[in-house]
Amino acid sequence: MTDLFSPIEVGSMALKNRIVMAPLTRNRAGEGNVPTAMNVTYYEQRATAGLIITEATPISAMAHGYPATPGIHSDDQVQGWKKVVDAVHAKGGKIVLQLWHVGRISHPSLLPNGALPVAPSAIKPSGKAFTYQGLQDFVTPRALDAEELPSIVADYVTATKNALKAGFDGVEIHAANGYLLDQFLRDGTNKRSDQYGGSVENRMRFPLEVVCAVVDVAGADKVGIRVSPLNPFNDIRDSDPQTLFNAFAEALSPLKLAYLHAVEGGMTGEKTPPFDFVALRKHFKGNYMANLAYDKARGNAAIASGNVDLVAFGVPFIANPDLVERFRLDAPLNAADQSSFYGGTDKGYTDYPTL
Ligand code: 8OZ
Repeated sequence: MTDLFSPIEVGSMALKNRIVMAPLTRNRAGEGNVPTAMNVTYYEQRATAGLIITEATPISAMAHGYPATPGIHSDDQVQGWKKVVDAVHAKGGKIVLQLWHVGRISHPSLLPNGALPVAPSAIKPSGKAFTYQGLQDFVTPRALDAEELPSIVADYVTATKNALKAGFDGVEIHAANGYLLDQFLRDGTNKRSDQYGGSVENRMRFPLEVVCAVVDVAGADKVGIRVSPLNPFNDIRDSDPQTLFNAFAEALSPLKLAYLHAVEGGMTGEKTPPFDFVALRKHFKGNYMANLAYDKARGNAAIASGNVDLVAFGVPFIANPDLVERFRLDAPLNAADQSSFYGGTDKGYTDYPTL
């Protein structure tokens, strides 16, 4: 029977199991947003996952929106990531880098020369930005001109080349959780009147341009994508997510990506409207990775149903570097310490015990 422990071919990657480490922002990059030796240890400890997806990684200086997130746009960052990749590979693991542009979820204090964050439309998110000076009100972002979009596509291309240079097995395009590509997809944040706004087809245009450009440099078999149709995080909304994301899955399908990764609800357990993820999955003819509060039993049941190929685990991987072994043995899991999720030292990062 196929279950979480069954090997699987995902694009160009032969995975030893279907237990994926979800992308997890931990805010522990070093000076210059360069991955450190402590970051190497953290990922290396989790290399028994079938696949590791790195924490969201800004593709350019303008793509940052939080303190101490490791970028993939400077040579030092590439060298720092290479040490992570080499350590994971030495342990027999596979690892892809998550390509991130935050769009409006940022703050001038985090951007070059105090620049305004950029977005499809000049709509301020509700809530506050995490900055080096603490929580600060979001600002109204600057709406991007259509003429500027090719330079952002070029940043995705450079970041992808950098990821390949660092030795990553592939990349995951972050189109979820209310960041730039999600801001283009949704009618709550995209009020453009040009060819990048309005209809579903127009709102998908920029995200699809990014995907095609990344595929051109990496090959489709090294590219995955993450979406979160129901997640209200970062003040994102859409009047009809099912129609939008079914269409997006349908448009992505012929590109033959390695996988489609879906956050199947609200990230912090919010009540969400109904959404048919099996329908979404059927629009995408390729591997489907499910994420959101799965445990071993639900993960196995999802894979047995035939509707899910891979399951990504977030919080359990924070607290259990040997999650795969614990699942195998039905061993109890360590509880995660929420207070050390974002930022800090090795405490709550590399010091969770193995069995
Ligand atoms: C939690 C805190 C900060 C960032 C995401 C990159 O939601 C994130 C993130 C999550 O994708």
